[in-house]
Amino acid sequence: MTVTPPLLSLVIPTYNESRGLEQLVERVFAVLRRAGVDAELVIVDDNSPDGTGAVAEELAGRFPMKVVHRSGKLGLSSAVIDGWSVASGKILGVMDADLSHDPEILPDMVASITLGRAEVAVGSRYVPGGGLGNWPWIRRLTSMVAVLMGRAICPANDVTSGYLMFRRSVIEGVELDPIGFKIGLEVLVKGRYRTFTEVPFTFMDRAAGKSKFGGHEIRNYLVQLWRLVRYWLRTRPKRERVPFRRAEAPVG
Ligand SMILES: Nc1nc2c(ncn2[C@@H]2O[C@H](COP(=O)(O)OP(=O)(O)OP(=O)(O)O)[C@@H](O)[C@H]2O)c(=O)[nH]1
Ligand SMILES: [Mg+2]
Repeated sequence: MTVTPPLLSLVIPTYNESRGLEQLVERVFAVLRRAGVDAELVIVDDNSPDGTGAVAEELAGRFPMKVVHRSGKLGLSSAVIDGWSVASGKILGVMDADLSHDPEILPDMVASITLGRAEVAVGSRYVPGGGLGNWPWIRRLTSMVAVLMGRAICPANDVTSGYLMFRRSVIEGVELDPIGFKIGLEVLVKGRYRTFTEVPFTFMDRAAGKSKFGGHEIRNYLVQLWRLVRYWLRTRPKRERVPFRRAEAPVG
């Protein structure tokens, strides 16, 4: 029996996300089915103490999903890379599990790629129509500084977005460094593509819990950035921004 690969494989890394995972999965599939997009989700769970892995397994009985269980908290970027390595879709993507990334823009991201407008679609907080919701000023400031630094080597407005998708060929044969938690920037700088577009969305803070952002993440980001700057100086990849247009018809 041959199995046709799905159009989209969306990787969702999880660590202690048992409370909101079912809602997220149901919403993602509702949005994608409405748009006619054939998709699989790949949950990569790091043995979450709250039992997220078991919740994911239960959901995998109802939806087209793969669940990767890792032995412990090995980091966000490496989780996403592991997820992409088992994904079978023609388009690969990543999204957070805490509903901070609005699933409603998924069809527009997919359409940007399937209609041949761009090879990479970035969910963007820093383009007209996008935003930061109810972020406190200190988080806005640190995000802005991180984004401005990243723009030196990448022409996207939201270089630190963790919400993006791209043709599989973009990362084929590319060595992605799992340092830090900005896997999107890694793809945007090292990926094999020329055209990208940014799809606006408003980032919603997780309903419960507080941000884990701190000194460790800042240090890792700076190391990641330094390595990417050196890579960029060697390769100087050509990138072209394509204006975003909303999809008018089913996109699958
Ligand atoms: N598998 C795995 N997933 C992780 C790890 N760290 C974070 N995640 C997941 O990666 C996504 C983003 O992490 P968040 O904790 O939401 O990061 P954030 O948005 O910067 O911080 P918050 O303000 O806490 O939301 C979520 O789906 C997390 O569950 C990890 O070490 N392993
Ligand atoms: Mg979050």
